[in-house]
This record gives sequence, structure tokens and C-alpha cells, in this order.
Amino acid sequence: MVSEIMNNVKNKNIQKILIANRGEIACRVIRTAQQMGIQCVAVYSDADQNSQHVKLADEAWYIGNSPASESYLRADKILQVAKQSNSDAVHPGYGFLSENAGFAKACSDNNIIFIGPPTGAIEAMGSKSEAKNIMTLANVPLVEGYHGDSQEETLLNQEADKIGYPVLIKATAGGGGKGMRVVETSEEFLLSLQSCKREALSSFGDDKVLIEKYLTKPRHVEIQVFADNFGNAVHLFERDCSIQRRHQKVIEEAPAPGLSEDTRNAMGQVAIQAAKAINYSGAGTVEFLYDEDGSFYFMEMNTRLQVEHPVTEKITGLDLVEWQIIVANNQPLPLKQDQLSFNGHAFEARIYAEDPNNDFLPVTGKIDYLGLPKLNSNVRVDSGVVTGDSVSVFYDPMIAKLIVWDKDRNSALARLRGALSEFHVAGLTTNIEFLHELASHDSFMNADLDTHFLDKHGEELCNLTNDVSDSIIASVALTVMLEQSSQSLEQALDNHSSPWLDSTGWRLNEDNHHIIEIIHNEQLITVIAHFREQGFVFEISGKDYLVKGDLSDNQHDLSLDIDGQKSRVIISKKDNDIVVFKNSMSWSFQIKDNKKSVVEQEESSNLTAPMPGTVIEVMIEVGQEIEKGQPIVIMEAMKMEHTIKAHKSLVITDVLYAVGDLVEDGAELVAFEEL
Ligand code: MV4
Repeated sequence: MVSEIMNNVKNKNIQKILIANRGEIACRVIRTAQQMGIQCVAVYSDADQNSQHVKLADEAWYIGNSPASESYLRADKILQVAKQSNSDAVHPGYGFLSENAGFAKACSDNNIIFIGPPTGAIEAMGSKSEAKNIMTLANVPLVEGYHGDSQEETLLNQEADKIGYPVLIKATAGGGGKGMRVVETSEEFLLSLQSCKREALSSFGDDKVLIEKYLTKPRHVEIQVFADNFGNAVHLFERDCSIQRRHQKVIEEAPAPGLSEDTRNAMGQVAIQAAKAINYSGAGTVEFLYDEDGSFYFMEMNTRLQVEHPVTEKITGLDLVEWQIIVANNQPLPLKQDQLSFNGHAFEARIYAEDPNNDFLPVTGKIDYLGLPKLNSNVRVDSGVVTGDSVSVFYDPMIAKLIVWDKDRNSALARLRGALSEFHVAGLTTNIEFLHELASHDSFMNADLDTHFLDKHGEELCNLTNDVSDSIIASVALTVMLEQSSQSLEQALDNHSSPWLDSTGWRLNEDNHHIIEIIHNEQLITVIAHFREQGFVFEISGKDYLVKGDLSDNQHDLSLDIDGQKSRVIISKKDNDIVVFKNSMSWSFQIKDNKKSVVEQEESSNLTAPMPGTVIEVMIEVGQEIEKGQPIVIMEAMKMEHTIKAHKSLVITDVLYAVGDLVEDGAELVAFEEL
């Protein structure tokens, strides 16, 4: 009877999950959990008061100041919220506390389900050398090397000589490429060993190292594994994550190009062996070095859901967070290995707020506009931000992931390029153009992949300058003029005598024009805009373009007709900042706050006010002789300054208005006699 009750208590389905994370992964976990009818609790820091994951959750609890060490890494605060909110489980996401054995144990000790592997598994994989010892016992293939306890320098040097150069010295407490040293010859081994140990001691507080044969052109191929609490374990095929920059993945794909079915199955079985060797449960990833000769070697095992899990979801059609919750609910895996298959090809591109033209330094700022590609079963975006959100210094600069799927690699890659072309972020710099260049690179398109890809090709993909064409400048000028017209129209609707409402079709006459001053890359571009019945003539770099068009209601889709040639661009305008997006490129402009326009009076007309307004400057006096084209009066109307110029040579006989006077449309401004 008691075991029955205990079993039910243990099997009580999870009804409420606290997501101990932020950004895109928190939003992503919430989306699946809520689809499963599970309540979601978000936690947030000062910087995340208005973040998307807070808005999506059913409830949100404040956990501290913006720095992660005072919020998302504060296991005690998160555990306290889990208890206070009566959460049944905690999902750690990735990063932060996701591989923190202490936190996992604290959850279990407080009867809160940690949605992840058992604490022991996290601990076992936490040390490189312990992980390799366990894998050795499990007959998991390792790179030839030494990962024993002895750290005696002469012994290590002999081991290196036995392996054969080049060798790799790795700090066992290291990870993600930190604390690694390639040694080319025996003579330099000792110095490299001492330097690697010093660095390991200062970085990880532990100077233990292991030695391995250095693979010069490996690929990073990882297997997604899943295990439940009943001894079942399956693999969900592989992902190729070789395209990395400083050990940060940039584009991931599934399946791995060119991997044979035999190698896939062998790798999958080894990954399952590895999982079983540590009594694994939940989602895990076994990373391998895949050598050019087709052999593969265990590298490390990640005991969390990976950033790149969506590419596996796209080729298998599964929801890995749903599987995590099912396993955490102490239920068996939904499928057996022989029921699992994959179809097609998927890519994930990580969208970072960083500047590829400035050594990929992270950038912060407000997202003035976030435009996503059309979403469908081929195109998915996991994003933690929307238009208006800010990217802060406190957290990882990855703001979203673009995931695409298609029937084969080339089709999926074309879809990736297309989706990147439609992914628009204005207000801060991103790596989107860099990603598009990468996805267009011949070596990448030919799947010529290895972990040095970006060392080899990175330069070609950065420091791209997009020359700005006259048609892009025309789209900026048109945006300015359309906005002015609509502003004037709005203003006119406020004051009924405005020329914009004039039934006689009043317009500044043909010779009237606006001067638009545009700054691009610190260069001044001047466009003279002449009014025409339908649109404008823009003078750009000495050429005239007849331009008309309109901006969509959402103020982002600009349709243009330039000398009869129709095109479309995406616009983001905020105050005087305009960003134009076209074909995966973008250009930023600042409009000089130029309220000047020049009103050329018609030959026959008197010197009259072209619209109602206020006189703000009188530049002549009675008796003065004036040349054609000389400024007479400046008026302000429609938030613009309008300079009224002499239409012929004349002498002033009377000045009829003074500065500050209001003048009616058509009012005579000065009396004069022709010369
Ligand atoms: C290696 C290796 C070559 N030979 N081990 C990088 C971090 C960690 N995942 C292990 N890493 C490597 N281990 C041997 N014996 C090359 C790398 C490596 C790497 C591996 C996968 C993805 C990207 C990488 C970038 C640089 C080096």
C-alpha cells in the first residue's frame, strides 16, 4: 500500500515548472510546457523586467540584480522561488546552473524535480579525465593519449613521445577549448606543459592535464542521446557543429554531411554506451572528434539540452523539451530506437548582437526593429527578443536562433540564405550579414567542413562594405518625403486653411524643391527633391531620377518605382535614423535635421506666400535692388523652413510683413518694381 502511495507521489505528473533561465531558451521551454498544459514560472533580474520570457510565463518572480552572479546563478534564490511558487520541477535550460551538480542535488533534496540527468551523471562528466576513464571502461573510443593520475613532468614527456607529435596538452578541468596547448616537438614539450599547467591553475584552480594525439583536421560531430529511468536509451542521430569561432558555435546542421549510415549507427551505439555507463537519464549530447579517415573519438559529454537541439527536432519531428518533461515525469521514452528515423536536412544559425567588423565584440542597445522571415514548417525562429527590447551587457549576446529545414542539404542551405535575407535587426549590429556570407561560401556549400573552417575563411567573411547605390539613396529620400507629406497632411488636418487641403490642388510649383541631407559612413549625401504631380524627381550625384512609391501601413515595406523600375526594400526609421534592408545587406543613414526647402516663385507671380505660415526672417529692405534667385523672406510652415526667392531682378518698394507675422496662403509678402 505504502509503495503504491509513494509511487503515485513520485509519479505525480509535473503541473508547474520553474524555468531557471532567460532569453530564447526560456521562451522555448515555456512554449512546449504550456502546450503540455503545464504552468510556467519565470525568474528575472533587473535587466529582464520587461523581457519576453517574463511576459510569456504564467507567473514571474524577481530574483536579483542584473549580473548573472546575483540572479540566474543564485541557486539559493531560485530554489526559494521554486518552493514559494509550489513548482514541481525546475528546467535549467543551458548555461547558468544547467550542469551544476550542487544545484541539481539541492532541487532533489527539496523534493523538486530537476529536469536533467541524475546528479552523479553531472559530476561524472564534469571532469575531462574522469569522463575519459569512465569511457575507457565502457569501451568508448578515445583519441590515443595519456589521462592517468601521474603528473610527473618526465613521465608526461615520455608519454607524449610515445604518442608521437603533434600532441595536445589539455587541462582536465578545462572545457570549451580553454587550457589546450598544441606541442609540435619533444624539445618544446616541457615549456608548453609548464605554461599549460600555470594557465589551468589560474583559470580552473586545478593544474591536472592529459595528453592526446593532436588531430589536425577534425570535425565536431555530436550525438543526441535520450535515456529514461527504466534503462531505455536511444540516440536521435547526429549534428555537425564544426563551424565554430573561438569555441563558440556559429552554424550547426543535422545530419552531418557525408557521414555513412554505418558510422552513424556506430557513433550512435557508442553514445548510448556512454550514457548507460553513467546511468544517464534525460537529454544528453556525446561529442566526438570525427577524423578525415572516418574514425571518431569521444571528446566530452554534455549533460544538458544543447543550444542547437532544434536541428535534431527538425529532422526527427520530435520536441526534445517534451521528451525531457516526459522522462522527468518518470515515464518511459515515447519511442524505441527502431521507431526513430530522420528526414531531410536542417541548419541553425545563431543570431548574435556582435560586430563581425570589430573582432566580433558584443554590442548592446535597443532593438528599434526586429523583422523576422516568414515562419512556416521550413523556417523557425527561437527568439528571446522583440522590437523595442534591449540587449544588455550582462548576458550572452545571442538574441535568437534561425532554424531551417528542407528535403536535402542544398535546399536547406538555400532556405537558410533566404531566411537570413529576411531577418532584419535595426538599432544594433548583428552577425546576420556574416552568417549570410558564410552560408554562401563555396567551401561551406561544398560541405568542406572542419574545426579550422573559420580560421581559414573568417577574414573573407568579415569587413564587408556594402556600397550604397543611388536606388538605396532614393529609397531614403522617398521615405523622408513620404513622412513629411503625411506629417503635413496630419498638420493640415489640424488647421483647415492648409494648402494640403486646398481643393485647387495647391502644390509647391514645379521649381520648388526640398534639400535632403543624409549622412552615411560619415559622408554627407545631398539629395535635391523636386515635387512632381506623381512623386518626385530626386537629384542624386548629378543624376535625375523620377521616383514614386509608398510605405506600407506598418511603415516597413517601401515599394519604389524609379524611372519605371519597380523594387521593394525594408525600412526602419526611428527619429532621424533610417536603416534600409535589401538582399541580406543593410545600410544605416542619419537624416540631418534639415528643415530647409527652397520656394522658387513662378515667373509671373508676385512675391506671395506659397502656403500659410509664419515669417521668421526678412532679408531685404525698401529700395534694395535684388537679383533673380536672391532670398527675400524665410517662412516656417509644416515644421519646415521655406526660403522665398526673387523670381527676377527687381527693386523693393514696400515690405509688407515683419518677423513673427502670420501670413495667409497667397498673401503678397513685398511690393516691388521690375528692373
Ligand atoms: C581536440 C582537437 C584535436 N585533437 N583534441 C576543442 C574544445 C574541446 N571540445 C576539444 N577540442 C578539441 N580537441 C584532439 N586530440 C581539436 C579540438 C578543437 C575543436 C574541437 C571541436 C570543435 C571545435 C574545435 C576548435 C578547436 C579545437
